[in-house]
Amino acid sequence: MPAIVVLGAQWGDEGKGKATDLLATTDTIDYVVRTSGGHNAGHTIVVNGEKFATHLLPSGILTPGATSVIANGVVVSPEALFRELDSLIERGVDVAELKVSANAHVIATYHATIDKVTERFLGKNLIGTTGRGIGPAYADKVNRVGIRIADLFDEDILRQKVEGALDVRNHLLTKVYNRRAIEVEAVVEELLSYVDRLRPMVCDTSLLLNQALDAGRTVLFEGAQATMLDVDHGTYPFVTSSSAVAGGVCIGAGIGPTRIDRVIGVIKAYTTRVGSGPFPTELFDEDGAELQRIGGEIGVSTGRTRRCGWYDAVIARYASRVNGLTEFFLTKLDVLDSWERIPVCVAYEIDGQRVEEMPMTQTELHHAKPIYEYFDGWQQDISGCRSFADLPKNAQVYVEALERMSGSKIWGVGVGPGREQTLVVH
Ligand code: 2SA
Ligand code: GDP
Ligand code: MG
Repeated sequence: MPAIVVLGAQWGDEGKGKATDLLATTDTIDYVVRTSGGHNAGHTIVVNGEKFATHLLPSGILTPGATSVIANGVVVSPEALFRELDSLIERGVDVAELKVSANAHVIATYHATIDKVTERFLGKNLIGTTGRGIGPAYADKVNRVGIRIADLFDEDILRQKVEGALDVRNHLLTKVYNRRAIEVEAVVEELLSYVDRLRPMVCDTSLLLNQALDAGRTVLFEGAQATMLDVDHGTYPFVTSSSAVAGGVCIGAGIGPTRIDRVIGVIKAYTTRVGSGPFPTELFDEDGAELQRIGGEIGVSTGRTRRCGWYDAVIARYASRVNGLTEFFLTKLDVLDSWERIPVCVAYEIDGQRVEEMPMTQTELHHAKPIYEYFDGWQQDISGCRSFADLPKNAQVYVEALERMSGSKIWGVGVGPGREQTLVVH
């Protein structure tokens, strides 16, 4: 299986890091690639009880022998990159095999400043971004005033590009947001300070990955954020600013769609969301608080509490469809251990009508009320189960029901955060 995509099927934090790590430890994975987003991501991997979090780096950085790649579709804060690398080096992780695309766009400090100022300006309509400068960096990219990694290696070009980028930004900052202008020279100086350390990592990652696939190597594309946060297919405008769906992998890595063999959607046995925006199965009661507490639902990058709700099969079917999933990896089944009865949203009621598929408009999604089917809980600890047959009968029924209603088969199930706390269904 040379090209595998692992992506989020809900609103993020499904356990993509664990799924990537698991694949990388069971199969020989030669490359692990990030293709979208930036250091807004937070992936947690627990190895022998020791917890690691990656943000900008692919989780595969923890896999000995695999080359980690930050491809062209990622927005790279060199400051965040080096901070993350240094913290892994301190913990004894070998980070030598890291490649960064010359075409990836750069996040400078001013992008984060603009992110925060814009959110403040939106008031109660804020997106709830991570404040990392992701949106402003992608906005510069599509406005054709972005700075790419390759631009850092020519000081004259860099200065021209920074001047071009700040022309519009400073106008907005001073005239609309009533802030001080950002100085061109300060930005140039900041970016030049990263050049020496960055240079050996930079290459044409599209060429590298295509050659690797031609040679029969196995490449794992690791999604960041998730389907419902995708700029086109998510709950716009409450989304991130990149393509988090499977199609985004091709754009973000410079590989063709015919290359991809397997698309795995990671999905939790319930649902969470950080930031603003519609969430039909969100719970505001004791059950929501319990899911949050038992699931440890706290943002890995910002420490924000995640909103929690029941499993939503409408979203699962939608994720199956827009990503062309070949399978799901269902995580955090163990979090549901203590419930006597577990609701699953099978359809929505929208303005008096039963709706089976994701509604066409955001207004309809805002009006959607979940229609639940109820499953008997198993009320026992499943964290030690290692095969589907080990699971209590009611847990098997729950997994099989989710599989029937979600549009793709369930390949594996997570029963705890550890690498080994996984069972394969198919
Ligand atoms: P941004 O910063 O522009 O990408 O924010 C836009 C929306 O995307 C959401 N978003 C996320 N949602 C879940 N997890 C993310 N990563 C971190 C994690 C988040 C954290 O793994 O926990 O630590 O808070 C992530 N990154 C972006 C964000 O909440 C906005 O709704
Ligand atoms: P990602 O952004 O999709 O990589 O996910 P995060 O790392 O942000 O959040 C997922 C959290 O769930 C992490 O704390 C993981 O350690 C944890 N996790 C992953 N799989 C399981 C599982 O099957 N059971 C439990 N209890 N925790 C899990
Ligand atoms: Mg996360």
